[in-house]
Amino acid sequence: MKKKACLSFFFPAILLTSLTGKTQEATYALPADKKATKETIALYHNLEKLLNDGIMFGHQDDLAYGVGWKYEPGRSDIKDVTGDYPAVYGFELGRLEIDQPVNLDSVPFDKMKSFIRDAYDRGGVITLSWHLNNPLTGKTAWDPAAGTVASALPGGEKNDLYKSWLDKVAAFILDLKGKHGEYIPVIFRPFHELNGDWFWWGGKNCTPVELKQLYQFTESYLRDKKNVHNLLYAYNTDKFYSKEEYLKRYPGDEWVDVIGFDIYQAYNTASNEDFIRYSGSMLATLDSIATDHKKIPALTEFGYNGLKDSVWWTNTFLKAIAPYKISYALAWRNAGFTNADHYEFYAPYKGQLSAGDFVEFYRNEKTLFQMDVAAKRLYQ
Ligand code: BMA
Repeated sequence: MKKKACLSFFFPAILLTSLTGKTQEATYALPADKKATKETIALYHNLEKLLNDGIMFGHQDDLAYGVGWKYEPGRSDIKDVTGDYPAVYGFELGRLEIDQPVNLDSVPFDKMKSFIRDAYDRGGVITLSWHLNNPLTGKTAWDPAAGTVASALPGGEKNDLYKSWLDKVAAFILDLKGKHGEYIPVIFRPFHELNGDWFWWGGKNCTPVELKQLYQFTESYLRDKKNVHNLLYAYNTDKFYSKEEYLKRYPGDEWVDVIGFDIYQAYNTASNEDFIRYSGSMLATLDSIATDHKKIPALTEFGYNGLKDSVWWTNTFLKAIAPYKISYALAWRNAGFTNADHYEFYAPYKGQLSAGDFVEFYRNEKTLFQMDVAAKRLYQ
């Protein structure tokens, strides 16, 4: 248990409230799904309350593999480095729609379900992304063929196919159950980076109206047709420059619970200073939108591939995020090395250059990991 996590045990809640000057009570009403399960509603309210306490650290595929290992029960690069697991676990559904037993990053869906159950049992938060194939061309999510979104909407030639894909997503999500048979709440993050041009649902590849319709259709199909009631819905852009740009494709407050964006130091910014400046201006805008729209702000993906700066965590990343209210920040996956020049990892592993600094980041009052959030009982 980290020192910071003990504070709330020793101070009565009322004193904690007066010390911080902030109410710890949730004020937001119900999530987008008015029939959400009680655990899902509890998560939603607790995510809001937790905004006053700190930023949860998340990691994609954390329990599945890390740099130099795969599928070792209980292992996690974050745990190897800090002794604790992340607070948020990201997993990815791409290729579930085409009946593959493994996702596009080779994670078997049956193993993924058990990782999700493990994470939930520990009190962690689950988020799912979906790099779904292009329903019009049958190619990948990165095939930006014109007319794809229109084809997936009701009346479109691929709407039946798209619905059959949603049936598979619904079946997967409804198979996620805790020890008492309760559905495991999940933050679902479809159509991410939706202002970029690289995915078939993004940027100039469809109109803002079409994207809004796709988002709304997807949510109402899962919720109202498939009776999936354990989802919170995330709306997620890439880099953006203004409130107007951020909200251009926003489907509406009644459809969204979490708002976020993705940022990578290597792709979007040239240096540490730029990263702090750009993410700062986006996080300030996001916080202001979150307050106006009563949504949960999150850094839905981030990373600096290869982590070649030994103090990146405290000297850059923490400086970038600490001034803002952010529910969680999800580091992308530790896929590892193909060879010395080809690698993909966004969190440190044991012995990695930034591992020592990551421990400092872990110890910082502002960051929340598994033990911190387990103590908060997010599903009650
Ligand atoms: C990208 C990369 C790819 C991966 C994809 C989907 O950012 O990590 O290697 O296949 O996400 O997870």
